[in-house]
Amino acid sequence: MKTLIELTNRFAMEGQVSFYKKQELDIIQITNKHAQMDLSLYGAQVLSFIPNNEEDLLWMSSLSEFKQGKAIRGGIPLCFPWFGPHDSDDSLPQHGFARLSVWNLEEVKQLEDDRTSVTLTIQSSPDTKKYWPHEFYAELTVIVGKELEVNLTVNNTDSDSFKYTSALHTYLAVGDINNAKIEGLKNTEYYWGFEDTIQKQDDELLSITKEENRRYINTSNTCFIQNSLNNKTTAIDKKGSNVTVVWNPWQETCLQMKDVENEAYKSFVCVEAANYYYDYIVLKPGESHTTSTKIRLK
Ligand code: TA6
Repeated sequence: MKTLIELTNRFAMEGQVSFYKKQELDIIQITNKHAQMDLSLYGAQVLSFIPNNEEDLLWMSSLSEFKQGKAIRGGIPLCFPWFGPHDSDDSLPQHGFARLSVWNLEEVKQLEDDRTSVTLTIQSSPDTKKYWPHEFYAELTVIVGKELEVNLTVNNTDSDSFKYTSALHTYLAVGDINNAKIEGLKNTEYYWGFEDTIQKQDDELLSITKEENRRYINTSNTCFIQNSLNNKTTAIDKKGSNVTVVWNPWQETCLQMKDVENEAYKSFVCVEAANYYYDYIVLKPGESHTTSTKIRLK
């Protein structure tokens, strides 16, 4: 693991690429003509994305801890190599180990049109094998422009096939959850939490008025959060994922969560590009899969 000084010496560019510590974690900050983006090397987790003259499109808990061993509450946590609880061993961490691992900063690159790309990697090691026995190499590429693009690519470097589930667990900021409406999931089937009965959304728009944990299947649609911030609409595109999770803990669950304020549920909703249920990914040796999401103002 490189120190902040080593990272600065290697990657910093005045006014464009800088590093700072947030509590115990190393953060890279990208600033370009389009936006500002902060990303934690721990978890390869985007923390904020602020297009020029706009508010942060992502939500971060004011009570989140920024230290190893804890998941950061907000931004875009990476769930890999499993989404949710482990399917056979409760002692393993919820949502896998990717968000609990320090990733390696591989490259910071200026792209055409003044966009900036940041690539972080992680690969199998004795540490990851305590959780998951496979050889793999994963890459997270984040492109900062007017839109924020996040691509998680997993490569199978093992001599056997493996299977994984995953999610880009994006926390979107909303001014007031009571006014926000999600478009893009009409006529889409979903499971609620861990229930095994399928339901279908008939409505054009989803309003969040209680705890929601909907796992929509067979959908690659773009979702729009109408009236997310200041009457604006945030769009969430995705690729390489056929499950979309919409999660808001609502009041009662928030009261039980130590790392969020009691009223936090009013200011975010998660819309997640997931690979789950029948959409789990199987990779043969040498194969790879990319799950992507793009966050933008409509
Ligand atoms: O994506 C929804 C979900 O799986 C919920 O069930 C809820 O537990 C949430 O993720 C947050 O999980 P976390 O482990 O970050 O508290």
